[in-house]
Amino acid sequence: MALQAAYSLLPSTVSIRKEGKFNAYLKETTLTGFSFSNHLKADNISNLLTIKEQRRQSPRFSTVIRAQTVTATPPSNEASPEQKKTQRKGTAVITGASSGLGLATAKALADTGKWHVIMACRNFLKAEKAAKFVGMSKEDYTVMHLDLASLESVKQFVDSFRRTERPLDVLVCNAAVYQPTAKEPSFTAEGFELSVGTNHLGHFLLSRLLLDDLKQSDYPSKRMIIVGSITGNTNTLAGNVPPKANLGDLRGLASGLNGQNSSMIDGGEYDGAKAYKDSKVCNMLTMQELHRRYHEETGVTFASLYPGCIATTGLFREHVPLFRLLFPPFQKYITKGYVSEEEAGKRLAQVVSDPSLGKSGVYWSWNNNSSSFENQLSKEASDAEKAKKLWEVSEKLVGLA
Ligand code: LMG
Ligand code: NDP
Ligand code: PMR
Repeated sequence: MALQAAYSLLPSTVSIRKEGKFNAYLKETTLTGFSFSNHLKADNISNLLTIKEQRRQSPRFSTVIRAQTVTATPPSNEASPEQKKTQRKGTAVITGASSGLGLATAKALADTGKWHVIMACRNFLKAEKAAKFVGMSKEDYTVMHLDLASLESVKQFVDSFRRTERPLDVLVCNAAVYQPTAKEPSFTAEGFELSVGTNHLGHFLLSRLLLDDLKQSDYPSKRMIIVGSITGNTNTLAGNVPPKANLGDLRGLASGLNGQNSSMIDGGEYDGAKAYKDSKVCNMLTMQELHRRYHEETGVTFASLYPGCIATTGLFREHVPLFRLLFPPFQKYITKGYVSEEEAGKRLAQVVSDPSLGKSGVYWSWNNNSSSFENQLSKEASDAEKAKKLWEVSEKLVGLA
């Protein structure tokens, strides 16, 4: 009832009009009736309505990636202007580049003409179509199969990538699943609870295996980025919306996360929304542990970020329809945390390639003027002891120890 009342407060003129090629892509996939996945359901809703977007300072899909860092952070390993002139095209692997943030980032990087993007996706056809639809040129991307919900697939991806003989300059761990309405857990191929299995364990193995490839790259600024989120950080309002992230003493993870003892990291009852938030804490802890273990030795920059609330993406495909309807206007007009997919893509593209965001061990965020700054993680998401324990337990689960 409260929600109905809140909804009735919505101005009747609220209309949704998403602009640009992304929207055209979403419309096309809807109109053709070709259902790639449930993901489009969430987007269909936003196509029915049109949010009158404030005009952004830059046109959609502008090729310019700007960074206005609040904290000046001189990068340690950038190329000199002389070197840059002759710098080859970089190769960036982006997981989950078939929609949302991953697709927008791939597009932003491709548009610079300085990057070749490996779109590492579970649905090859969907990714191919998405890339074409947003106008990426064939020579700027390669779609390769990767299902993070299978450790075997992760290993196969690494093999296939190596066979391309491309160098690896940047790895972006972006893909994720969110199951807020699931009553029962579902599991990955190896039997781990799906959200943590995909978002954390799949990426954990991928990043460990590809670290060697990153090390071998001669690119002036090699980076590994793991997408985090505000909702995993309990030092924020958003992170205090129940259920809150909490890894506890990792007893559930240590016992296999397979539903026999527990399918939650802390050993508690299954809660899909909490599992997602826990997985984001794992992502942020992993980034810092990688930084502590490997930054000095390898020169690789490790970073995480919260790109803003991209309330229209497929991430919310499994949420109740009322939520998908109200969430974008709520974020846009009430919390003001909303960002478009395009803007979020430009932010992540900055973390990939902007010289001023070359500092390692940082969790980046952006203020309302789209200026980047080094943000503070919550107590748990910056707990070095927990990060070490998470590392050790995860190594065992993915077969690295
Ligand atoms: C939970 O349900 C599950 O229970 C949990 O298990 C887990 O899965 C979790 O994070 C995942 O989801 C989700 C949700 C169900 O429940 C809640 O979020 C509980 C809080 C809902 C309380 C909403 C009250 C609204 C208070 C906000 C104040 C706004 C009032 C407007 C006044 C404007 C004055 C200027 O809920 C749903 O399924 C739908 C809920 C959608 C949540 C998004 C927030 C809705 C806010 C509605 C306002 C919309 C206004 C649009 C803009 C108006 C512009 C004037
Ligand atoms: P989307 O659902 O649009 O994108 C998620 C991507 O992950 C899709 O390409 C999806 O593939 C892919 N994916 C899911 N499961 C697998 C798997 N098993 N193997 C390979 N790929 C997989 O969501 P977003 O763009 O919103 O999410 C991107 C990242 O941004 C996530 O890490 C999320 O946690 C983070 N984030 C999102 C926020 C938001 O407000 N939306 C806020 C903060 C962080 P497919 O297309 O086949 O479904
Ligand atoms: Mg949240 C400043 C306030 C803020 C921000 C930036 C977010 C981001 N959210 C905020 C506030 C609130 N949210 C408040 C006050 C509520 C209660 C009405 C609220 C509710 C809410 C729900 C039910 N919010 C959500 C959900 C989800 O299901 C989303 C989620 O938790 O996914 C894990 C979500 C989100 N809010 C955000 C962001 C970025 C999300 C989603 C994505 C993510 O963390 O990746």
